[in-house]
Amino acid sequence: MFSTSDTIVAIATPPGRGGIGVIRLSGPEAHRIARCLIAHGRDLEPRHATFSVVRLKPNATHEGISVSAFDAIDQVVATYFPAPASYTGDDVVELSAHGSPVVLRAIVAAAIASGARLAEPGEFTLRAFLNGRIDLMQAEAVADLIDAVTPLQARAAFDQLQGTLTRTIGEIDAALFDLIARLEASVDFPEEGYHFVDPGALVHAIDALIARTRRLLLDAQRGRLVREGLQMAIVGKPNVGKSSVFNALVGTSRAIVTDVPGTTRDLVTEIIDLDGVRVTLVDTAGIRQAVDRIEAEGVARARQAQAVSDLILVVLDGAEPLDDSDREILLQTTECKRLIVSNKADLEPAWRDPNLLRVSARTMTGMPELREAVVAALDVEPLRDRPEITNVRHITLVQRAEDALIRARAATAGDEGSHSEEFVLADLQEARAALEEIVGRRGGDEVLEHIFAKFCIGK
Ligand SMILES: Nc1nc2c(ncn2[C@@H]2O[C@H](COP(=O)(O)OP(=O)(O)OP(=O)(O)O)[C@@H](O)[C@H]2O)c(=O)[nH]1
Ligand SMILES: [Mg+2]
Repeated sequence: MFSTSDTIVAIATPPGRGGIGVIRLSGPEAHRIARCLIAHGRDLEPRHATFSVVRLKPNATHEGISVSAFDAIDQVVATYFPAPASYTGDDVVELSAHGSPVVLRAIVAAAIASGARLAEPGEFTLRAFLNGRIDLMQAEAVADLIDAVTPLQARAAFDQLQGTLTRTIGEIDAALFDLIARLEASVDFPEEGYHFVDPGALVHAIDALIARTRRLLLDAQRGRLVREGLQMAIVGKPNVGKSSVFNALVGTSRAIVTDVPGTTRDLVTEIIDLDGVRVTLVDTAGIRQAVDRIEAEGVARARQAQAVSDLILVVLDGAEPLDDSDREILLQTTECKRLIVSNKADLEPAWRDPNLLRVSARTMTGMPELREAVVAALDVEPLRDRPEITNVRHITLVQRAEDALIRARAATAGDEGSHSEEFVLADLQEARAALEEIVGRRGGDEVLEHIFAKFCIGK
C-alpha cells in the first residue's frame, strides 16, 4: 500500500453519469502514460489545459501512425501538474472527459495497459501525506470535507484542511519542545549547578500548556457533534405513520408507506441537515407482538436503534384511541430523551392532549414545528460556531497529551530533587509523542491503513 514509486490511476469523479468525468494519474510515469492515451503530439505544457482526443491504442507509439488510425473514444482536456507542485507531490495528469462510465473505464483500462496501476482507496491523498504536501490531520480533513452533509461540517473540515488545527497543535508542540530541551540541559549538566529552568517557571510553563489542551478539549464535544452528528429513531406501534413522518422530514418518499400494519420491517436510515447539524433519522418497524420471524427481527432492530439514539420520536395515531401497545412504548421510552407527536391531525381526533405536538404527515401540518422541536430537543443551539477539533482520533490524542502534562505537573511537586526533573521530562516527552501522532510524524503503518481505508477510490 505504501509504494510511491509506481504510477497510479483512478476515476476521481463519483460513479455514475455526469457532464464531466475526471481521471487522475499520479507517479513518475504519469506524463508518459497520458501521452500514450491522447492524440496530442507534443509534451503537455505544465498547468495548461490541453484539448485533445483519447485514443484506445495505448501500446502503439504515435510515431509513424496517423492519428486517425487510432480508435478515438472521447474528447478530453488534459492538465499536467509536474512534481512537486501537484496534489500528491508526484507528477500528476488529470484528464477531464465526458462523464460516461463506459468511456472513463476504458481510459483507466488503457492507462493500466500502458503501465499504470489502479489506485487503492485514498491513495492519492496518502501520497500527498507521504510526500509531505499535507499532514495526517489535513488528509483526514479531505475525507471529512468530501463526506460533509451540513455546511457547518464542511466549514470545520475546510479549516482543518487549511491547517488551523495543524497550527494550534504545532504551537503547543513547539512550546513543549523548548521546555524539554531546557530540562534536558539541566538534567545533563547538573554539576554546573545551573538550572536552565527554574522550578517556578517550569510549573508555570506546564500550566500554560495544560490550559491550551484544555481549551481544545472543551471544543471537542461540540466538534464531535458537528462531525458525527446525532441520531433520532422514530418509534411507535404499527400503522401510526412513522414512515410517513420519516418521509416528511427527509423530504422524499424514501420509506415504503402502506395501510398494512407491519409494512416497515428493517431499519431505514437517511441523513438530514437540521439547522446545520447532521442528523441520522432512523425509521423502524412498528413495535408489537410480531406475526412472523421477519417482523420479530425488525422489532428487535427497532429496539436496538432506540437504545443507541440521541433522541426518540414517539409517534401516536391521533385518530385512533390509545391502546396497550402505545402505553407500552410510552412506558419503555420514559427514561429516554424523547419527543411525542400525535400524527394524522387531518382526521377527526380520537383523543386530545394539549401538551403534545399534533402533526399530519399527509397534509404537512405541524411539520415545521416538529423540525423546530427536534432541533430544540437535540440542544444544538451552540453549534453555530465552527469547532476547531472534531475527529475522535485527534481528541483522544490531545487527551493523552493532557494526561501526560498533568502527570508532569504533579511530578514537579515531587521532592526527589534532580530525579523529579527526569520524571517530568518523561511525561513531557510522552505528551509530545501524542501530539506528533496527531499530525502523523509518529505512529505505525496500521494508523495510516486504518485512516486511508475509509477513503473512496480516486480520493
Ligand atoms: N390521514 C392520514 N393518514 C396518514 C397520515 N400519516 C400516515 N397515514 C397513513 O397511515 C398508514 C400507515 O402509514 P405508515 O407511514 O406506513 O405507518 P408506519 O407507522 O410506518 O407503519 P408500519 O411500518 O407498519 O409500522 C398509511 O395508509 C398512511 O397513508 C396522516 O398524517 N394522515
Ligand atoms: Mg413504516
